Amino acid sequence: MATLLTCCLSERDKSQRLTSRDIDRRLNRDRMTFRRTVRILLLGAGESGKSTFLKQMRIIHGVDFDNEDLQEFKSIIYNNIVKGMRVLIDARDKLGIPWGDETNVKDANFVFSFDGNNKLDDHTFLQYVEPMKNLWNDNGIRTAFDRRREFQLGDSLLYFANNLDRIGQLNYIPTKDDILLSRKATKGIIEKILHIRGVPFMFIDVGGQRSQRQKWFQCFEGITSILFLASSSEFDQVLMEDRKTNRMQESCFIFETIINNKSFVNVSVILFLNKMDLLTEKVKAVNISDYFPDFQGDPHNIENVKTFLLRMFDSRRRDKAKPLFHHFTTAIDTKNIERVFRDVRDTILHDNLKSLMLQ
Ligand SMILES: Nc1nc2c(ncn2[C@@H]2O[C@H](COP(=O)(O)OP(=O)(O)OP(=O)(O)O)[C@@H](O)[C@H]2O)c(=O)[nH]1
Ligand SMILES: [Mg+2]
Repeated sequence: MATLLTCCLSERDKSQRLTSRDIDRRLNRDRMTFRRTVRILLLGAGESGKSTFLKQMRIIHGVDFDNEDLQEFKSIIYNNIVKGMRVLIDARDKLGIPWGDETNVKDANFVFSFDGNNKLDDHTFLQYVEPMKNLWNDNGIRTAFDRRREFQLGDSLLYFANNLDRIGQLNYIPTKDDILLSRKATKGIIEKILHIRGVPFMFIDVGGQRSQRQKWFQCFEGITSILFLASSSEFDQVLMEDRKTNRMQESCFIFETIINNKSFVNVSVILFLNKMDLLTEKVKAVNISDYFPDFQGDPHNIENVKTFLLRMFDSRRRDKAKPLFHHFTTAIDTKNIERVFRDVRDTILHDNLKSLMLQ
């Protein structure tokens, strides 16, 4: 019958049937890829390190930054440095800190006149380099920098200021470290697919600032795993958004809503207590019990502080039947993230395989 039918079909019908069979095959393949795709959602407050983690995924899995990316990062880095310096100039003034050297006022006025909305090209940036070096050497600016928890300054200015000689060269090209330390707040939803050992992994990066969080729910369906990042060094800082809420409190609050959300009962949520490098430095000088009076132990002992922070997040979970997967991370450190991700990947793939077999 089938043969009879086929022989009665015109050449055109035959080719259309072939095409439709091809489409079916393609759809099936897409469906399989869709089911096999591991979807990892990155969540956490603003500046917790989500986009930095995604940059590491690219670096670790060999998806290099092309020339266009490098130019874009260069512009972001220029902007980070000049804007950061402007913040310090303003803070020195508002905090009433005297200049180390009064003759730096001229340089301060010049740098402060930079319009933050403008994109900096090489030539314009170079004009700011010498004035910024003078300012960075000024005692008044350094005192303002030491009091940075009292205002809003990105975490990477110290690194960039210490590398100003190199970055201020005309033929400057950002290194991997420069890229990892650069900062641009995420707006919207960024999806990036990477093939890791033959398995498609989709990383979904969202903006963590308050205004961005209403977009999160759009990404909640079909998620395999959530990596929740919290910046552990921010226990003495307030939010950029309202300049009064403690950043660590905000982060715990967001974690609480995610971890207890019914949509995620079958999703593994892994907590990353990030910025361990900054936390280790901070606890040497700052007493966490000034901000969290329930802290018990030695406030200058990093292990005591890590245990306290982990318990604080853990205490927000209602369902204690499952253990809380967690890692202490430094997202700018490729080796650290490589090791942590290997562990996370195995856990996720194991869980994913189990659920695929159940389907
Ligand atoms: N020193 C240090 N800096 C880090 C670490 N993780 C991230 N940063 C820096 O912190 C800043 C903010 O990181 P992002 O990755 O942009 O943060 P985000 O969570 O994507 O922020 P939003 O997009 O606003 O939600 C960047 O300048 C990073 O280089 C870390 O472990 N240590
Ligand atoms: Mg981001």
